[in-house]
Amino acid sequence: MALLNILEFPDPRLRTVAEPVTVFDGALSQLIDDMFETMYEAPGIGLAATQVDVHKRLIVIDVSEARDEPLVFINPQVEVLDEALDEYDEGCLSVPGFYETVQRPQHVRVTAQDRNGESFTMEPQGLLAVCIQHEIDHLDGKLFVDYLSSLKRTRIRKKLEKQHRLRA
Ligand code: QAP
Ligand code: CO
Repeated sequence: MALLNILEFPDPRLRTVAEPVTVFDGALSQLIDDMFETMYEAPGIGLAATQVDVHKRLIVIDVSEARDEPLVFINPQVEVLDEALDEYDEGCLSVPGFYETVQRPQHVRVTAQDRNGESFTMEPQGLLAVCIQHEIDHLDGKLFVDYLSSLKRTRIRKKLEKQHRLRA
């Protein structure tokens, strides 16, 4: 197992659109395990491959309190079941230290493949529904800060750029 480096906003690599996963092999399984280790260590509730600079359509999530319900979604697709929007305070391991309210549909159907390539469907609500949409956005090169005003987004970008300069 290995901890992976997480890209931070405004790194342009976070804007890459990920490619579908076509090969379900040991290397993919190893990547999934490393992504879980990285997410749990952070700690976070969701991580997309894009965030660790792997541009494949793969996300890992665990929204459970006990941190014992790992979920893998490969080539995920979302269908909105209820158009009503609800608000959640979202954060992101690629935007450390910032949380902002975002509106999204709260009831979706997700179809994806597991690490063996088997298809499955689920109909999550609430935090899990929000988290899946947040992570799929990463696979399309999108970040939660894109839903904020340009003023807020610019403020967050400048603060993170300053931190990155101090760290370098
Ligand atoms: C996405 O985000 C999410 O700022 C997953 O300093 C989050 O795991 C979807 C984290 C909330 C819906 C609601 C953020 C850790 C973790 C930070 C995360 C930080 C340390 C974020
Ligand atoms: Co994120």
